Amino acid sequence: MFEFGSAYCPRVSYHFNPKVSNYHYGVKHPMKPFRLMLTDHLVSSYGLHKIMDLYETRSATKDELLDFHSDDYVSFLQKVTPENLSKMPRGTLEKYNIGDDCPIFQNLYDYSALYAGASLDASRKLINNQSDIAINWSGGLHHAKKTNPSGFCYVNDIVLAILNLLRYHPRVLYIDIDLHHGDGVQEAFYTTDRVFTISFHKYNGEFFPGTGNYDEIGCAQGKHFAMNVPLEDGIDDDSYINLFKSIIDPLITSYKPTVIIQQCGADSLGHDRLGCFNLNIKAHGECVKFIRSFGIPMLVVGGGGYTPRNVSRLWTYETGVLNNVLLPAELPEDIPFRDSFGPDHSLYPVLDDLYENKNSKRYLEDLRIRCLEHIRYLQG
Ligand code: ZLS
Ligand code: CA
Ligand code: ZN
Repeated sequence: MFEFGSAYCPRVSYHFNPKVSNYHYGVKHPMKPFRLMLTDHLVSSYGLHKIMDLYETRSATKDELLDFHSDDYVSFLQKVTPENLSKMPRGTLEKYNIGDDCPIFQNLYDYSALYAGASLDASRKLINNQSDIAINWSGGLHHAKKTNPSGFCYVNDIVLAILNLLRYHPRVLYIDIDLHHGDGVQEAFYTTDRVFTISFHKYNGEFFPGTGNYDEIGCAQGKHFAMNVPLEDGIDDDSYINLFKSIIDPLITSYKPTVIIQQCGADSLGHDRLGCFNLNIKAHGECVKFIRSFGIPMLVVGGGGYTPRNVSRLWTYETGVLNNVLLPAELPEDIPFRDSFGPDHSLYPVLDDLYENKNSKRYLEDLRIRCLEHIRYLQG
């Protein structure tokens, strides 16, 4: 295996339970937990499981879910099934935002508790100093709210993990590179200065979830501790990487987080079924490599990503990046589902040729300046 040039040698832990891949949102639904199995196969086919500490994760307990979610909502998730949904009291579907985006499917509670348990396990390894970088690709479900699901997310594993980290860490930095705004995490920590949230996302006021303009900056004690980077369609590799680095570098220097959570939603890649950006796998991974280079403990989670073959390519590449290993382009001969990766059978397909870049140089420069002015508030 070829190593990137870096003297930093962190202990990397990988948190996964294969059961999480077996849940189904529905045939037409774009969220496919199966992509997690595809990722796990690719990670082990490249031999990465041999250089990490592997943990089969357990489910979060009800009490753990209640650290963020309301009793009423968690009890509903525990009770509801596709069969008894129509017998629930009138208004239940509306109250809990149940519908096409967040359907009730078989064993929904077990699925939610499983991906949340994995992020909690990962956070515990960081807290106990048994790991420097902990990975949970099944997590990253950043839209879930205290009392309802939203945008394919039922429980918010990120909020739960951050609440756990806050027991020991004075300052947590949350970085979200999913195509969508990380609204659930932002909202949960909007009034505190102990968590800084930043999200890069497509924004036009209408695109889901409709929030995340640059004027959302936090309030009360949390004023200036939330940042939003609203982007137009078609952003390309160089523009994204330059913007990302020029904001994140001074942010980390000023805020001095003691731990970082990075949400690596793969729907910001080009050619994503729900996406509208033009990023290639190496550009997305460059953002992960950059965060790693600060040598601060990291919890890395997944998120969106609706073209399963590219989700698994991306998260495998990023597992390599986090282990300081550059993976060869040619996919291993013996991978399961090899046909899904044709015709190129490469880890790095060309994904940047679909959308026109609607982010002008001027727009991006104004955005960068606005963000840097925001960061100046942190310096007091
Ligand atoms: O960040 O845009 C919406 C809301 C609607 C339009 C879609 N209809 C179904 C509901 C009302 C305004 N929802 C988004 C949610 C995106 C969640 C992203 C999650 C994350 O990546 C983190 C995991 C949305 N975009 C696309 C769809 N929903 C969507 C597309 C196709 C389908 C199939 C199943 C269901 C109905 C037909 C559906 C939703
Ligand atoms: Ca985002
Ligand atoms: Zn998304």
